[in-house]
Amino acid sequence: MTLEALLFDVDGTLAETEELHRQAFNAAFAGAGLDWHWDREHYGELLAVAGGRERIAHYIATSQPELLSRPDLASWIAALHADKTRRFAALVKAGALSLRSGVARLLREARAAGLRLAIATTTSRANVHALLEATPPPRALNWFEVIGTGEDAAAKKPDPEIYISVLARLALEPCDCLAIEDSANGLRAALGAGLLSIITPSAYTVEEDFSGAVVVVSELGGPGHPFRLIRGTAHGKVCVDVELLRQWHASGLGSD
Ligand code: XBP
Ligand code: MG
Repeated sequence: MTLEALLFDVDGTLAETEELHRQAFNAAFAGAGLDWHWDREHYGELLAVAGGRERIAHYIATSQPELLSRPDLASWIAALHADKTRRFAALVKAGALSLRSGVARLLREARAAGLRLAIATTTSRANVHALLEATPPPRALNWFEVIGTGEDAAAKKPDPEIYISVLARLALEPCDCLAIEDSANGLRAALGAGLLSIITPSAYTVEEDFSGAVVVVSELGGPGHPFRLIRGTAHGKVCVDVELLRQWHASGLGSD
């Protein structure tokens, strides 16, 4: 089996976005006149629910149950989340984020090696565009042949739906690809779609259970920025490059 494509998660994988998401949620709550505030600890727990709209709905069900009787609850949540998305995109456009160590390098190298690139995320399409338009490399948005977002799947990760739909749009089998993820929810989604996964844990996910991943490394890394190997084999390498991805792909398929 040849490695044909890399399927990237966004939040936590391409960039450390969750603190900015948290800031945008809190700003949207304040903008709507709500006295809700999600601190880091509470947000860490809420991240178990993927998808911002789903996260707000879960918070209401567990912490603001008096709102459950609102007849317009779903549209009210949708409007609140749309405002959060606008605020997040504005912060990203203002330069609040950069890509994680090694991401831009690996994207360039993968393209040069002829690998196909795709995105499979639960976040909104607007957020993916904002991130990739605000961070180098320039025009990297166009490098992704398929961009599957929260709008493209009814069930968010850990459900495999988004990965299954991205694979269908690429017309590839799971064994032709590798998923690159940062969270246990993302890993479960990828595994559910039959994909092998490489994990680079992010600030909010370092303690999560990544059994089932081919390898866990602290970051993709690069010259002068070696990764820390957390689980698996590094084949003598200190950063993730296409050759190492091919080795991990072969070993994950049991064919090395
Ligand atoms: C991470 C998420 C997202 C963000 C918020 O998804 O769970 O919901 O926290 O984004 P992934 P939205 O790692 O799969 O990209 O508010 O746009 O849903
Ligand atoms: Mg993620």
